Amino acid sequence: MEISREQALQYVKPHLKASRFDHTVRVVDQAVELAKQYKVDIDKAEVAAALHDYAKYKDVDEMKRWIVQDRRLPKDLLDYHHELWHGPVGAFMLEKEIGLDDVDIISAISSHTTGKKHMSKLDKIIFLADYIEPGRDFPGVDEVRQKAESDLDEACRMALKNTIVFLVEKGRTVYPDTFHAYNAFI
Ligand code: DGI
Ligand code: FE
Ligand code: FE
Repeated sequence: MEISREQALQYVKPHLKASRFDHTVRVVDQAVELAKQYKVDIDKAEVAAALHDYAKYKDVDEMKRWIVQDRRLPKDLLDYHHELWHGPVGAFMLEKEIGLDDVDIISAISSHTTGKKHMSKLDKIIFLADYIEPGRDFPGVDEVRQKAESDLDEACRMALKNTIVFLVEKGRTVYPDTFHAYNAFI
């Protein structure tokens, strides 16, 4: 690993609000716990978790430029809420800024908000750690926390279901990757 957990946390810190940084530290701890349990590379899990919300407060127009200009970023992101952009855009910003080149970590950061069709174990762990870290208070999160102790896929399915239901009830759009992720767990 070219970057340590501490280096990754120090890198993101000035880009985040204090409460968001605290969330990030909790996601790191949660991701390490899940990585140990499900036999995923702990170093990758803690770096991906430390970096996952790096672009959370980036200017919307700056993120839009990245989506337009980097051909690896799916253009359909522009048709959906900008809240979804910080994962995929953040991953490629980090590639450029700190030379992040670990494809597994880039994938996990990219897909942490929406999930995607083919999720690796690391993708699932970062997605789930973000959802169940102890500071989260979503309806149904306790059931997902409990399930995460025994069944990674089922816990992801529950988290995706809750997110889809929440978005539909609010009358918001759902990015197709969220459905693709959900369907893959059925
Ligand atoms: O960045 P965090 O707050 O830690 O968590 P996150 O990256 O999961 O972002 C959560 C936000 O993204 C929340 O407002 C719900 C929204 N979201 C998640 N999936 C989708 C979504 N919004 C839309 N429109 N479509 C989705 O599929
Ligand atoms: Fe996020
Ligand atoms: Fe997060």
